[in-house]
Amino acid sequence: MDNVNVIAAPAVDGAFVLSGRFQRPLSFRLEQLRRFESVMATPFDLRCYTTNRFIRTVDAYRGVRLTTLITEAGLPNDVPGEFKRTVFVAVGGDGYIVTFSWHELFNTPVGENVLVAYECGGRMLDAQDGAPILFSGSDILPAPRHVKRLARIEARVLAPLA
Ligand SMILES: Nc1nc2c(c(=O)[nH]1)N[C@H]1C(S)=C(S)[C@@H](COP(=O)(O)O)O[C@H]1N2
Ligand SMILES: [Mo]
Repeated sequence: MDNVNVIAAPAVDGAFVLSGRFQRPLSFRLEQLRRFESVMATPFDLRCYTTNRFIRTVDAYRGVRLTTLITEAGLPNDVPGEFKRTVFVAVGGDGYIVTFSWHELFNTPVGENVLVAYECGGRMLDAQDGAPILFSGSDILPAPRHVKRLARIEARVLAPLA
């Protein structure tokens, strides 16, 4: 729990978990995402932040908003307002991690376009495509927060700093 850099346990292939400071830890297989409200993304150019390298154009994803899944798992409410100090760490099967803050997801337009995608161009994504794929459609350079083989979303509450 004290170490963010945990490589997610290899759950069932293609499954990912919401763990950490949620009310109800959850586990999903890709096809189970279909029961939630879905969102269509706009096609975009995948471009690396570090090198600015153009990787490829990505066709329209369909998926579920990360906020929908977080709400399903339930935000922490032990301490009044602590949900606003929560950060969500998305972990790939290889240990690659990216961060999201509660404010960013729930209190800025960025959150409306953070999806766990299960379809691309009308076709179901599979393990070969790197599914499940978490991506943030409003990012200026989308490759870093385009996480292939998403394994885990870990909720962590930051302590107040004196
Ligand atoms: N699981 C995982 N996803 C990842 C990364 C990674 O190392 N692991 N690297 C990111 C970065 S920095 C880039 S540039 C792209 C590279 O995309 P590609 O491997 O499809 O070319 O993947 C992104 N998603
Ligand atoms: Mo990158």
